[in-house]
Amino acid sequence: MPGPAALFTPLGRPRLMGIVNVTPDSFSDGGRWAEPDAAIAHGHDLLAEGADILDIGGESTRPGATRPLVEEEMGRVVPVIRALAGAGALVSVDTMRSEVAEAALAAGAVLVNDVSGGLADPRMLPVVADAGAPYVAMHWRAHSDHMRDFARYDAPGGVVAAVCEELAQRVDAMLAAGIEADRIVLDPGLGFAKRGEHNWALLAGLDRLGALGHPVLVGASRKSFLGSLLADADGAARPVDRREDANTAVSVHLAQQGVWGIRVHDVRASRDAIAVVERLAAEARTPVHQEAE
Ligand code: PMM
Repeated sequence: MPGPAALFTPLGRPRLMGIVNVTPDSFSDGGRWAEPDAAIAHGHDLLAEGADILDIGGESTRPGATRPLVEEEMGRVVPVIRALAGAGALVSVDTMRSEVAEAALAAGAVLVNDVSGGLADPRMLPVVADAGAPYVAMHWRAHSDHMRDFARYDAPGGVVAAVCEELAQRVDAMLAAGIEADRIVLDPGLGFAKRGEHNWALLAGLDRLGALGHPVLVGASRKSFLGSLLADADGAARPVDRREDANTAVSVHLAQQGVWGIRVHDVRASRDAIAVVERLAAEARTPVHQEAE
């Protein structure tokens, strides 16, 4: 089984994190992979498409979602993690709950992806520190049932300054809990207490987040700000299953920004786009191009 070190060895391109939502109600694929066998098969498909990491989640965070019981969430993710990690995949667990994180790490997960950055469960940071596990801390302000009320960024610097400041405070809390600095990944949390314009500002301002000194992960895949951008003439948002080309364009941008990871539903499209970005970057480094400058 590959260990956590594999998460940070330089690849020269972003890592692709393929999403496996073992949930009946996620906004983009709710129910499709709710049964363990279907989720495991989907994980294998994503690996075949070139996923570097599989992100397994058992709680939907779509706006307005109600939370599953802890046992329910654990029962959804643990068998899937055990099977996919056992097959050699690098697995992360997408959870806000320390009990689920502990069970997932015991089942072979090597990364904890916490959309609340440790705010939803006070035990999360100490549990991650004790396990020595790498940790993705996403920018988060409130649970999904009322996160819309928190999508305000009125202070000078707007959403980019606020997200950087709030994530920097989370990093302080992680370090104080004993999580090693080089195991922390930061995520701006697109769509979480953010309106459309906030997501675009964050995508355009990623260098500010990178300046905090930690690798950056971004998840734009299928989110509603892409649906709104592509709305039809009557203003109806583009349906979730027809946002992939726009997401691929976002992945090109993210690869050019040098992010550590991109969280996607459709791995192949982003993987192909990144191959083009990489190839062009290599070409630009060849002597003939450098002489021409
Ligand atoms: N988005 C969702 C779930 N988990 N984790 C991270 N780190 N970043 C994200 O942007 C993120 C996440 C919601 O999307 P989904 O329901 O399609 O998984």
